[in-house]
Amino acid sequence: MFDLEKIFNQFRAEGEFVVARELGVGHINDTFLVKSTGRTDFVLQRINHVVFPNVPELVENKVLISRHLREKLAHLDADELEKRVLTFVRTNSGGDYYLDDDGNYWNLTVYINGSVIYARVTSNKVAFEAGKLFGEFLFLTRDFDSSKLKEVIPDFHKMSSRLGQFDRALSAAAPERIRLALESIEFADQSREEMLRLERLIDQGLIPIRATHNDTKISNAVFSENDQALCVIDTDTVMPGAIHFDFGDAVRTICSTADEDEPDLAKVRFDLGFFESFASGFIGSLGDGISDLEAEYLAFSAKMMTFIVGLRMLTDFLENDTYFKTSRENHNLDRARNQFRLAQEMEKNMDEMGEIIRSERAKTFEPVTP
Ligand code: GN1
Ligand code: MG
Repeated sequence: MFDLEKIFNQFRAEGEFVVARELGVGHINDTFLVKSTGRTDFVLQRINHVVFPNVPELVENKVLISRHLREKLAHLDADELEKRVLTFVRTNSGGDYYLDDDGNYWNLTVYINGSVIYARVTSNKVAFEAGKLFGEFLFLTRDFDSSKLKEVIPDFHKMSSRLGQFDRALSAAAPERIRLALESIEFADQSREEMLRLERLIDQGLIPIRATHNDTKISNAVFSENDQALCVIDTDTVMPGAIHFDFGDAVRTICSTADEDEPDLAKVRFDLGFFESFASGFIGSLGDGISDLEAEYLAFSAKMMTFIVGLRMLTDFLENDTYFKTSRENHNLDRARNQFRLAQEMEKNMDEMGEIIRSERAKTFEPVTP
């Protein structure tokens, strides 16, 4: 459908195009692995300009964040740095993206050789490493002026705005879809008030706004072959946000025993052991760069982010599936039901989760014995 070789040739990449294959990741963009005759392979991505109306701003955000991370990690040697931060390849005319004749936007990054991506966590080590990586991302960007980032999707994780979209979708939805989704619609309705708690604190200025990734699912963490976390990818949604968006969204995928679209809800459980490992890595790498109030809402954020993603999937189902890519009938409804079940499973573990956060935080304040 796309002439990937021609598109690849618009970039100043080292080596010649050999072959491209689609990487079936993500619900929004189209992503291809390009094999080249050069030292590395590449990831060529078509950025969905319907979901992201201002692609140039999105690319600017991504490049800014990569540059910042690169400066922070400047002590590493070049090979290591290439594994730890996304490297964007410039176009022949010196830009960061290529706009083709059909109005598609493309960008090219260096593929991290030998890298591994997980769809689901399989060991405590992977959970811990993911926590370390996402925590480190926030630690390294803590001094980045988040007002420099464009809001490429305004109010992306703003609960009141997502609830408003859901309400509008519900009032315009086909009766058959409402009937199928009734149970999820009821869950969304009864959760409303509770889910707005963090937003209220943000609005009161009690929770700091930082540069956050906003899409910290496990498949956006790149690992080495021996399970060391290397690099955070898919920085499309880097925007100003609260730490909870990243912590919560990561827990959503890392601590679930099932894929996010698993239709058999009996398989959807919350893995407290993985939570402990993840929280330990995350809190350890953030150190004291997190306030007491922020810490207090970390456990809640897991439930909140799971809920908000489920709510968006439910909204998309009610709007006849126009946002997330789907590959089967009722796919978005399956996803929403799955996420809402996971949020309920988290609720059962809330006290233990809070306890784990407190004890992991206490460790970061322990005096170092000589
Ligand atoms: C989308 O396409 P992908 O996998 O990067 C979505 C996220 C959701 C996620 C659920 C821009 O991410 O917000 O959490 O699906 N991205 C956008 O899997 O909406
Ligand atoms: Mg994404």
